[in-house]
Amino acid sequence: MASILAYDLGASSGRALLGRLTDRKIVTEELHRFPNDPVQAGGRLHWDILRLLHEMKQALLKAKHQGVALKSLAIDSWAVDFGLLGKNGELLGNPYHYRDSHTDGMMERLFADMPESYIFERTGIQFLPFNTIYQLAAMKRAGSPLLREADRFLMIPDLLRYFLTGEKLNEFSNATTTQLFNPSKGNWDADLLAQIGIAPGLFGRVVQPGTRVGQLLPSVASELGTGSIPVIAVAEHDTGSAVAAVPATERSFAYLSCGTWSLMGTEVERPVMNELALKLNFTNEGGVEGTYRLLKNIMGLWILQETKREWEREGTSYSFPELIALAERAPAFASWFDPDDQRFLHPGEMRERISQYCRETGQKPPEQPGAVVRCILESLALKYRYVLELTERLSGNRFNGLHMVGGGIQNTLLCQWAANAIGKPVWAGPAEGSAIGNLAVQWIAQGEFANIREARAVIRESFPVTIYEPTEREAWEEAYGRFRAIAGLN
Ligand code: LFR
Repeated sequence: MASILAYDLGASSGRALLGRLTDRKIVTEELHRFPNDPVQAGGRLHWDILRLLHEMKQALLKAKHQGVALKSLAIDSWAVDFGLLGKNGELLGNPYHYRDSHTDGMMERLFADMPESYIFERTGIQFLPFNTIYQLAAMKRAGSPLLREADRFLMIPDLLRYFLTGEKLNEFSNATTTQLFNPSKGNWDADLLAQIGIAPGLFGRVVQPGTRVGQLLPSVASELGTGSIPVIAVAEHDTGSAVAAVPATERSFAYLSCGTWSLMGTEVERPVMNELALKLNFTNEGGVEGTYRLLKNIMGLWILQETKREWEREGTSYSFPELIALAERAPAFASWFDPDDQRFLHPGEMRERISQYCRETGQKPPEQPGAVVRCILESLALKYRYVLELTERLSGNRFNGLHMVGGGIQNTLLCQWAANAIGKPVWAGPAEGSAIGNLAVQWIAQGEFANIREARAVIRESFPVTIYEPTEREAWEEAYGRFRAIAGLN
């Protein structure tokens, strides 16, 4: 039976999923799961990129030991981050984590030379302080020796794919997230690169999702004792792969990719690069088959993950199900904060920041763990309502429900509260959205599916969707009004 392999690397863990097509149904098997622990070194936060490569190789070994012959493999991961190669093809330094503080204030500094509209009309990308453009500008400003030596720029999946294949190529969906790619020109934006003083020669050819981009290097195949395996570039931005897996029947639908981040928006045929999109700070990230993701980043479960880590550091370990059960029993609608306040971006003391936010807005800070978790989850659900309304306003579409995909849907309380907050049903599934979207695009490249529409139909038939109908409408409606006032969202 022919299998294919999807590597999906998230900010807190990575996984390798095997996929097979049996009677027009997708069957997946988790081959390998591993932590992705960033490392603080020399005052900087880095990704442990070689450990990730090591874990990816372990998955190939497991496949070999199970006697699985792989027809292809592909990688997707978080966006914006990158590695630089020297002229000899070696990786220079360890890639920075987008939550490192070296970009603090960089975005505002760049606005002095080029206004936001100048950047937005060239890229259509939302302003996030960690976008690649600000990371490179920060390195330039700091006189980074890496930039002086760099010969090629590769994003995280480009880089891992390069380690496996030796091919130096940039993939489209991820390239758009740099805020250096011009969708109208279909290429890197020379003006923006000139403005930040980065040589255009660093940037390679951009390939579309679904392109076969090489095969395992003989050195890798012989190290692992595997045969040669074709490697495909899918939507290598994990959010692009997650949206590819949304089991929607309608052409126009609203989605929430729910993991460390909550990414909410809709799929569009062309980037929406008007003044309203700029004002609302929406993004147009490149997707499969020439589509774009008109969406907005919401800080997401990161705040809860970080709070859980904080309790662990203090010596109390809670599982997520335990925390959710505590939240359910805590008093409702006690306090809220805007999850997208920038104070929540960097790792650290989330409870203190939430308390500070509550005090600033005249609310009593949550104290018990259940109250803290409730405050986080209610705030997220209410923010979803706000961003869904903005998505409708910007796209001119009304949505009759919300598709939720990604690991975050295991948090059933959040799914129910999202439905309550938006006053519409939530359709949750599949949980492994990114990996399944990754598999789907590999099958499109192999001619198993004609296009993404057909792939979505098969995904719909293969994975269950849980429906959450809204409840407690009046209470949530009233809460939404108060939340907006507290968060200053007009
Ligand atoms: C989600 C994601 C988001 C991106 C953020 C940082 O995993 O890829 O789409 O904004 O991570 O790269």
